Amino acid sequence: MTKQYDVITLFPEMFDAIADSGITRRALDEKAWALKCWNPRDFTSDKHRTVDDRPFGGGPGMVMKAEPLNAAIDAGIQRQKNDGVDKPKVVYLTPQAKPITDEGIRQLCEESGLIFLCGRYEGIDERLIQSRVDIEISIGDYVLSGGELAAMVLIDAMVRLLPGVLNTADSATEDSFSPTRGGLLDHPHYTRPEVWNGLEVPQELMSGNHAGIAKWRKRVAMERTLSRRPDLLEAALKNAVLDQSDLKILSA
Ligand code: 9WO
Repeated sequence: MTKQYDVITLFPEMFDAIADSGITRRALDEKAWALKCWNPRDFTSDKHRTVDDRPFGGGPGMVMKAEPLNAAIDAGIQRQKNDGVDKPKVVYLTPQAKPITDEGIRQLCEESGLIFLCGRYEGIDERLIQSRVDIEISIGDYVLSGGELAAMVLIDAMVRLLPGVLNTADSATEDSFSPTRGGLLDHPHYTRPEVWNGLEVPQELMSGNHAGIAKWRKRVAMERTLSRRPDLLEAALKNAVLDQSDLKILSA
C-alpha cells in the first residue's frame, strides 16, 4: 500500500523537487507514496516564531530548539496514524552516522511509514534526538547545509524500488547486475545518430546479433569495473556473479 512519508523541515519548498518531477512525481500521482511536510516554524508560539537559539557553552552558530521540532514530529505521527501507520520511525539525517548502502535503502523501504527530521544550522538540541529519533542515517561523508537533500536522496532511492514504479523487467535485470549488489558497473549506452562529433557507435551494437551484443556488454562492463572499481570485481567473483571463465573474457 501507499508508503507514508512526513518531513520536518524549515524549507518545505525544497521537496517540490521530488514531488513535481520525474519518476517520483508519477509514483506520487499513482499513490505509491504520499508526502507531507511540516515546518517547525508553524509550531512556535512566540511573536518572532523562533526555531533556533545560541548554543549553551558558547561558540559560533545556532542550534535548533527542541520544542518546535517535537510538536512537528507529533503532527507527522498523528497524520500517519490517521492514514493507517501505527508507529512510524523517525529518521534523522546526519553526517555523524554510518553511510547508507543499497542494502540499507532496501531495509528502509520495508517500513510502511517514516518521518524524516531535517536539521539546519549547526545541528539540533541533542535531547530532541535522544527522545524522538529511532534511526540516524548519513548518505556520505560530507557536510551539507541541511538534512533536506539527504532526505530527498533516500526518498528517491526508495520510491524507485516500490512495486510498479519502475518497469519490472528492467529493474529485475538491474538488480542482479547492480554494482551495489555484488555485480558489475553498467556498460556504456549509445543512441542515434550513428556518428556524432566524429565518434562511431561500437560496431558490435549495430550487428543485430543479440548474443554478440550481450557478450560485448558484459566484456566492457567487466573492463570498466576492473579499471574504475576493482573492489567490486573482487566482490562479484566472491558472490558468484562472475566466475573464472568470465575473467578469461577480460584477457582475450
Ligand atoms: C555544521 C557545522 C559548522 C561548523 C562546524 C561543524 C559543523 N557541523 C555542522 C553540521 O553538521 N550541520 C548539520 C547540517 C546539522 C544537521 C543537518 N545538517 C546536515 C546534514 N549537514 N549534512 C547533513 C548530512 C546528512 C546525511 N548525510 C550527509 C550529510
